[in-house]
Amino acid sequence: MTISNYDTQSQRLNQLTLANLPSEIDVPTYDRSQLKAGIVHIGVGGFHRAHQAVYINELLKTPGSEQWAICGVGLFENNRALNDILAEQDYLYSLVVRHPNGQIDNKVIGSMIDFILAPDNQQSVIDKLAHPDTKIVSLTITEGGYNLHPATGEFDFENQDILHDIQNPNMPKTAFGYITAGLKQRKNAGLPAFTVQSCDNIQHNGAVARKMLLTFAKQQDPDLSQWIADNVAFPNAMVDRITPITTDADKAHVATTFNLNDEWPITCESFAQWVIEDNFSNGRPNWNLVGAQFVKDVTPFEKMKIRLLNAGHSVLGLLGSIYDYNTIDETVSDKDFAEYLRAFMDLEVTPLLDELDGINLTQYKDTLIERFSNPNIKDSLSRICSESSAKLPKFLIATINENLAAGRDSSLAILVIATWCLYSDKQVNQANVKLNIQDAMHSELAKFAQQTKNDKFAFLQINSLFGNLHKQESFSQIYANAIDALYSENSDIKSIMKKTLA
Ligand code: CS2
Repeated sequence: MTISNYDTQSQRLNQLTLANLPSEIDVPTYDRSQLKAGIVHIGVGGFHRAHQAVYINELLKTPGSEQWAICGVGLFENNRALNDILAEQDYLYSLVVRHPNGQIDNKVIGSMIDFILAPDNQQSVIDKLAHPDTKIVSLTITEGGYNLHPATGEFDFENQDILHDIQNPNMPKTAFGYITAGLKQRKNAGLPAFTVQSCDNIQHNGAVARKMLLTFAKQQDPDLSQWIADNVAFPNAMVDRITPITTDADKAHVATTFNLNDEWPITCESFAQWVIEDNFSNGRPNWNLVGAQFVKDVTPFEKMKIRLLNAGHSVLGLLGSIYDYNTIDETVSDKDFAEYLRAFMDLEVTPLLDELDGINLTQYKDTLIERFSNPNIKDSLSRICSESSAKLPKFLIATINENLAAGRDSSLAILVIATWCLYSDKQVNQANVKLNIQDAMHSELAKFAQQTKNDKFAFLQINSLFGNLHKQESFSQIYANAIDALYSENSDIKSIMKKTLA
């Protein structure tokens, strides 16, 4: 982010200036000097700052929870700006919560009390992980951080950083390298293990973290791997809160409304959900006191969220990008897109979901549309479409596969896959505006998609994403028609959507 000129006139957010803030800002009322970091969090992105850190911020207002503050860890050099900003602000940041009806809640979050930039301080990170106060190591490292091989779903030993970490256990680079080193130090010191708590938007996130960590640790030290298997808990959880990328307008809101200079505020929607399996190795905060829900089995909650919310985002993201929309609210406020989204959710996803105690699926979908329509959350389609290669197999292709296996129609989702091909091939929308595409597989996607003119199914040859979809006739017929329509002269995504709906 750039530093704007209003910065010089306003007071900088920090522990001292906290006392001067207007009363309409909800500031930490607890004594931050008494807090201890019971949680070390790796990957302090916007989502963490709008979700887990906010639950902890609320919990810290209840006496007896001061051992549950957070120490952030940034693994990469590109976390340096965040590191510097947080240090200058005494790890405080503002949270601007925007309700669908226009109401805005302004908060300052105080649950983070330290941040370590790992590339500068490898041993400090390991020592922090091995500190007796550390009871939980939580993660938002994105799907890519779990190091799954795209084709096999197994641990990817070809990753250069992983190879480095196996050879240099005391100078790690990856989350797995650090966690293993921290656990080894704890084991040697006779300290109990911490819990590894994934907060990533991945189904069975705890089980995935466990499988990957054990595979990695076994390669380094089989005894340690066994100790981890016996002592570390990896709770699964479903996490949810829409958190757009911070813009200069968000900084300007804080600066102009409160004369407060926060170099990295976070904006999010008012809705938040966290459903957690109650499985911890070394104690846990009472998150249930501040809105989280403990359950025995999170599986149906994860499936509902990923297949409706995240897939719904991708449907709007890809179709809306091709049409020339820029944000989710703009796209869903167009009734053609809203209708398409609702039909996709009702006809192609709902039949695959289990009924859940206490959750009315119709209401859940209504709420989703309301959340997507929030005119105060400018969630960019480029954020939604970023890393589609990591997202779509879980969000959308899984739904298509289940529908095909049950002999059910999936035309609405199949059009989205064909649109992804067009998007990756042309890289402009139908108004000829260049698309901002960010994807680790960007060149591969483009290479395959650009063969479409010679072979309609070329895009589907990326086996790691599509498996054998193209070999299934019930899929390929519909996909071929979608490609024909999308690639025809003067094609218009809205008319194609309407035809697919009819
Ligand atoms: C989005 C998610 O990245 C995406 O495609 O669908 O980031 C979504 O906003 C969150 O999962 C909401 O909890």
